[in-house]
Amino acid sequence: MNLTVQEFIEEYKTQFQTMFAYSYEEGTTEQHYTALGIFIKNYLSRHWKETRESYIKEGAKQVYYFSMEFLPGRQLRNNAYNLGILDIIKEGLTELDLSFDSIAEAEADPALGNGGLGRLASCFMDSLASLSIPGNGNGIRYQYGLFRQKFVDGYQVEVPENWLRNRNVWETRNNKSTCLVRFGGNVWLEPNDKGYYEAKYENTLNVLAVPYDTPMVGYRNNKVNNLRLWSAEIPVEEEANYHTLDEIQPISEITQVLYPDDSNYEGQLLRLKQEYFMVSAGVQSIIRHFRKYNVPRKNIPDKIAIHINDTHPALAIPELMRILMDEEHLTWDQAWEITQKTCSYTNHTILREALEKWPIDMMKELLPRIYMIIEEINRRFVDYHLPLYGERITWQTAILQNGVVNMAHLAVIGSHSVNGVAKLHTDILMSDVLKDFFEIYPERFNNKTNGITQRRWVHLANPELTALIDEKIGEEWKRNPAELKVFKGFEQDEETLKQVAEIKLNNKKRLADYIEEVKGIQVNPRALFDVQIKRLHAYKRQHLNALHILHRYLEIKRNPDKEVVPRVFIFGAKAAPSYVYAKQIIKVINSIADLVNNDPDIGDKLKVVFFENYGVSLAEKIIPAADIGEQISLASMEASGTSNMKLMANGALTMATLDGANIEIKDFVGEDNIFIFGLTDKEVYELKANQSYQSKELYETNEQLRRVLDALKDGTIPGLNGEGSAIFDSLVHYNDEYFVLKDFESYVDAQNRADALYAKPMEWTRKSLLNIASSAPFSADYTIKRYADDIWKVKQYFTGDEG
Ligand code: DL6
Repeated sequence: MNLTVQEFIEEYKTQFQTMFAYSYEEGTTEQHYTALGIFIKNYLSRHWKETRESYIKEGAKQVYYFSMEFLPGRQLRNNAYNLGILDIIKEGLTELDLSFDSIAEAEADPALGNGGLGRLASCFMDSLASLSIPGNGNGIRYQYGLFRQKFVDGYQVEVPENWLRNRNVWETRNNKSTCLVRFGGNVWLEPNDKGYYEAKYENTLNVLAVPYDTPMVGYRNNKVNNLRLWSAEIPVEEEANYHTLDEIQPISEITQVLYPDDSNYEGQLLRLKQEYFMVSAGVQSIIRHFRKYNVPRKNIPDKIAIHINDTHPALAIPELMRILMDEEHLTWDQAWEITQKTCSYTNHTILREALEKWPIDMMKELLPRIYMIIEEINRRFVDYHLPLYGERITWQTAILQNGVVNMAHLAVIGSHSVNGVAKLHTDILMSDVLKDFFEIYPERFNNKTNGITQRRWVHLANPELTALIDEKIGEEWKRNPAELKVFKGFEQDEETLKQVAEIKLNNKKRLADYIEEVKGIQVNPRALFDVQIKRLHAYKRQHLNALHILHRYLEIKRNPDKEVVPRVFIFGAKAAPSYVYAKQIIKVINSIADLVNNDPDIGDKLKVVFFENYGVSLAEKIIPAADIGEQISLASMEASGTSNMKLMANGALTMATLDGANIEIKDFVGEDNIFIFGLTDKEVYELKANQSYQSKELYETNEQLRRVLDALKDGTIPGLNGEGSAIFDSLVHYNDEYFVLKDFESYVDAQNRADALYAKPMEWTRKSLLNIASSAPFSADYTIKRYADDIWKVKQYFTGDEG
């Protein structure tokens, strides 16, 4: 299908008129977005159908990536680009006197996730399709995504995010593939005359799961995979039983809102309902699909891989057992073998509070049949392992412990593979968090360092840089990111360095304009742009960044004539609504911004910008303009990080602790091209073990640090209502859980080294180029290839029409 500009123009005009009964000249930007989206969806629909059919025809093994979160970002530009028609569309629209960029901005950015975990899932969807791997996403179509963040007097305020207000052009409601999901009631097993037990249910809440399918477009390969998001509805035959909104509520609430918290749990029952709803619908539809293959059920693991993205979808394990036993009539042993061979699990955190545990009573009441199965999995696990491993290990690894169901344990026991998301993180899983499991099942553990899709994060977010790389090394790197290393050959080429620097400056100018537009703050694009963008969490240590800014501010005030390298500190971060401390940090940073930005003594030397409502679309604007990416979590705490990879790929130098994937970034880019500071994971473990850390001593003995800390509570910062004191207390009086004060001095040192380097622009740009050229190993394409080969055993599936 080779679309020409003229064909596009004619088809688009007709399309617009058919949809709105107006001519295109009269359309609003929103209408144009809708018409263009539908145009592109129609364009790709043949590939979508053919991809699905070809997988079935060839009996291809398929992977199903189960995730409670996806953060796909806007799809218009991405889809047109991957289809290879972006330039044609842009040209056609320009001829029609329309702007593609403005139209693309009209798309809602679906915030169906909290942060890194959801965005990773979407990068993976992009890579699966682009590598021609049969891979499907399975999640929830939340009516309201993660809250929209606003700042009122510097405080975070949460507003509902109604991303479906206007039509979602990408999704297709698929009434043919609905499933019934049952909650609560009574369940019992009854022998029947065919020789097996049947599960009998009464008084259940029956919920219809309706799939909405969204195309996941591969990069120029005519492949379109599927992301299936489920929505909860009343079963048609039961509609007459529901009379009031209150009666409908238990059903409609299931897919109403993304649980807004990734660390503290409230509304637990609803969240558990969501989890089971998603996995039950997903597993039912997979097994239904499997029947099309006409092969014996023992071959399920040859045709299906179910991936459990964090523990949230771990109920896929007992749900698959339920279907295999209750509906397919396999024995326990047969079902268990198939389940273990089919399922695999990724752990994304070592934060104990984020490792899910559900009260047994709640599970029993909400999911009685599933609980029976979990109980039996646990019983068999304990019976088998007790004589082999003894009491301690067996009880510490059991699924049922002290009145709760430990979901990580269920996920490990029911899977054939368990992976962490960066080398250090996997090591910590094996040596600490899941160490007893590592003793029992060493062969299950493996590392899969995260990755990002260069297509969205470089090709599209940074078109000038992309064009420069194309010009210097050809376009092969776009299909084969390893080729990027050829760009290293230009590190001494002055002309290339000047071009890299100019592109960065242009990106910074665009961001500076945007900052002025949305924040009313004027920043100097030639200042060093220092960026920290990620969820707000104490372990990520945005407050360490804030202390450093305060330190700079106080230094400038003390030495107004001293020359400084001007900096713009840029933040983007949402705090979980119930996470008080994180919200206090937001307020403090916003107040520091007020102080600094309005002090005439400071001028361009220092500016602080905290964007509201950080998400994928904002990240696309910020990342290409960053000089420094802040990755300053306490060593051992950040599983991997992925903004570190996006920033590096766009030429930012990383300010990093030796944590998560920062370590691998350092290894690839070389330690001269990254700013490393702070405690190592081993030092952190030691300090924790010997309890020798006394943060108060640092406060008392380090004058520089004391000045900065005092500023949190002595009235230096305007507009605070105790938030500065709360942070002060946590750091000084409550012994600084995340070792902020301990790392402060080496952080300031590293920042000074950054200043010194920035004062030598060519040298800075050389390192920036080396970061760009060393970023290929963090392509999600490679990560996905490793999952496909090592864990899922799925093949790339070429049909000869890849283009
Ligand atoms: O693996 C994706 C991403 C990592 O890059 C981050 O380091 C990690 O914090 C994040 N984990 C979560 C865990 N949430 N829960 N529960 O979001 O995963």
